[in-house]
Amino acid sequence: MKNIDSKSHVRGESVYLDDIPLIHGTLFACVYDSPVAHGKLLNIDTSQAEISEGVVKVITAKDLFGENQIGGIIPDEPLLAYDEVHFQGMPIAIVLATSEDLARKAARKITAEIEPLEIITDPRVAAAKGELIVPPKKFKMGDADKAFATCEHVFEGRADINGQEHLYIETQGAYAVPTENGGIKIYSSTQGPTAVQRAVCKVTGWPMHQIEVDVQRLGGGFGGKEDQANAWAAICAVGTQLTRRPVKYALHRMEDMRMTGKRHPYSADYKIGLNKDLKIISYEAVFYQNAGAACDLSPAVLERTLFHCTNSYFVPNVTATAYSCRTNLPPNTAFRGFGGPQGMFVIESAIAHAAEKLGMSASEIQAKNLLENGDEFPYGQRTESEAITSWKQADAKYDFARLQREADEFNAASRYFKKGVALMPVCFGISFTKTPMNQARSLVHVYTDGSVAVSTGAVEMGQGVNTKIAQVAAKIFGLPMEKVRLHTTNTLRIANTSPTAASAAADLNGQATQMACETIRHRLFEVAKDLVEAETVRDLSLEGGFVHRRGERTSLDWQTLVMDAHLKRVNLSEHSHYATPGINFDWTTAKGHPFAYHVYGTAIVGVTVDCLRGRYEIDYVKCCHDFGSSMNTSVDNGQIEGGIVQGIGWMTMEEVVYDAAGKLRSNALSTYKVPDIYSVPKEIAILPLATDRENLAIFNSKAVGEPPLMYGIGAYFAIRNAVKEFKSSPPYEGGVAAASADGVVLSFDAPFTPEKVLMNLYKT
Ligand code: MTE
Ligand code: LUZ
Ligand code: MOS
Repeated sequence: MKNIDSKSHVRGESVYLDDIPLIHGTLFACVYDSPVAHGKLLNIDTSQAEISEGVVKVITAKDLFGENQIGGIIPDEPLLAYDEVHFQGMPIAIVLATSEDLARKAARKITAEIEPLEIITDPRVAAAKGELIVPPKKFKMGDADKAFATCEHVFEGRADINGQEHLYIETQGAYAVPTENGGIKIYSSTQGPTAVQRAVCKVTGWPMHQIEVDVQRLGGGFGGKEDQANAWAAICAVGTQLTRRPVKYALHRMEDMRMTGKRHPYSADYKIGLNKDLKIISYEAVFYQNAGAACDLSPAVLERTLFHCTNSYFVPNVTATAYSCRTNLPPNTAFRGFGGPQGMFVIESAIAHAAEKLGMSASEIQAKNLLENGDEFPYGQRTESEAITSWKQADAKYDFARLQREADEFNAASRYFKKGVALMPVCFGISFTKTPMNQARSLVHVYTDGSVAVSTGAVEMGQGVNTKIAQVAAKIFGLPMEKVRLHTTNTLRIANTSPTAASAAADLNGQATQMACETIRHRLFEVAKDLVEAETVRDLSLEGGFVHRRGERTSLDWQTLVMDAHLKRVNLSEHSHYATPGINFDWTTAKGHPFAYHVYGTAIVGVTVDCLRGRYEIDYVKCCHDFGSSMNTSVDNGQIEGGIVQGIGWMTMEEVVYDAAGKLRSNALSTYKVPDIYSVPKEIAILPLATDRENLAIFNSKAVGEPPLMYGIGAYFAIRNAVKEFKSSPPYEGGVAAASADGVVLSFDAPFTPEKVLMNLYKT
């Protein structure tokens, strides 16, 4: 079944923030942001901006009625800088003008006197200076130190992982409209309508029931709007509060890239110990997370790095320590995988390191250490593992040995082009790791004409959650999809929402919708029972728009039943609440059962590297993926393909560059390269894992949003294998530089850009 948005998307009729008709008198906001990364803010001069054409008001921190604070987890993030600036791009003042252009023109006339302070951009430097966002976090199982002494092989090294720009097609933005009695309605491009509501309430000083947040859909979020939509909505709301006029702010691409945070870069040290049978006996990792200048979601991201630090492997002795380091970069934030991919990259690096030193393929070590059913994670939960099953089913379908052999044969015959192959197993926990966030609500109305309206806390951002929720209602009421309509995510209809994140939106909001629909259906059956002379409601079902009695269609159709129920004064609306059962986590012991279940999968990635130029192509990504029982294969396959390409982009070509002054050098699409149609894999093959296990998710499906991104990590190691192949093959004659088999382990430093590939090919 197609995504219900496909037609309006293709016709350009889908409504995003910029498509909302503007009310007469709307003002446009633009911020003046810090030109330096760290300093004392001595003076702000807004006088020239105030007299600039079209300017209605200029706002600085002293004008705020409420608290100058938008920090979520800890209150360390002012909306507007007042005493210090902490990163380039930190908002200092807001200009409100009668047009976007005039607002931007005026903002450029603001100046600030800033006394420079020391700039830190490296998380290890920050850690050494004690600049931590929160105290370090640790996972411990067994005794890693002791276990290393028993190991046959021990390897130590370092892995560095860069950040990633979200590059949602729709930039951040909001539109605030004044309503009666000092209220504000805010249209926001956010994954977290309630997060926006809270931030707005804090800076305006108004109670939550005065603020309505409404979201139609996003042109992509990818985690970048889980927390970081708040500032722009708060800026518009403050503008509306001070002028009682509508205020809109939609960021330009370069403003967005400069002022918002990205995926967290990490630097990590690892130590891995194997016994003579290649079993990983002990693993130690220390993670330095580059959090940027404020907390944002960094501690939660840090925790997920620890949760996924052993990926799909069972390791009996683990010590993993993680530091969230404060630097003078924009606060980094959620990004598909939420710290998990960084944790996985490090253990995959450790395994690749061991394999290279032991002269074997990493897949030999990977295969010997996959989680078995019942194995314990370092955080205490035991797994219902599909790690081995997905590996075996992928092997049976794609034949790993054949793919490796084809690469070997190609390499033997080719001097300047080399192929590399790598395997990437993935195990990703589903549920917000903060247990209280795992709840959702749904409001279902059946109207007297038989049409159905559904509102939930889920935000549609291209991932197809609305399609899945409509499917739930359609299935329970036995109706065609056209009878069901999903409405905007709105804090008046659904309160206290968790953000649409952690891949759990369809699951949580779908189950709440299922409950609401079942409650209404039960009431309808009570009415129908007499009309079709059934003995019990258990004999009734709804299919194809008709009531069925013991599986046989009756003459009672849906619309007649609904109208009849209404005339009998039966409630045709329901608001239901779902909370994931059986999950918990205790940070005092760092043990618990945080995830409802895990998603498993195995991918094999093949690449060809042009060893003269350093360029490469991704030949294929073939995976066996655990969808559970997919609710919608077209939506889910789209999530797999998009996730894989986004993951490959992160690992291979997307390079976020800040200079030592904390200035973003990759600040536009001319300097930040994302995958295009020419760089995506030539083939993506998806094999649904066949299992018959029950799990906790809606209709026995499994969450799909984030896990496939991590297959992209395989591309890094496949390229690495091709590079090593070139370096260990005989030097070519007459070449500009001789490749050599130096036996030195290349550094683990993602992304593996063509530039880095080239340097590594000829580094002796
Ligand atoms: N797919 C599209 N097209 N656009 C997005 O912004 N976000 C991803 C993923 N897939 C995203 C996407 C992220 S980060 C998450 S957490 C999930 O979708 C959230 O949606 P879900 O919970 O409904 O899977
Ligand atoms: N957001 C969050 C997330 O707040 N908690 C999580 O555990 C999480 N996991 C993945 C993505 N976003
Ligand atoms: Mo996704 S990082 O949970 O928004």
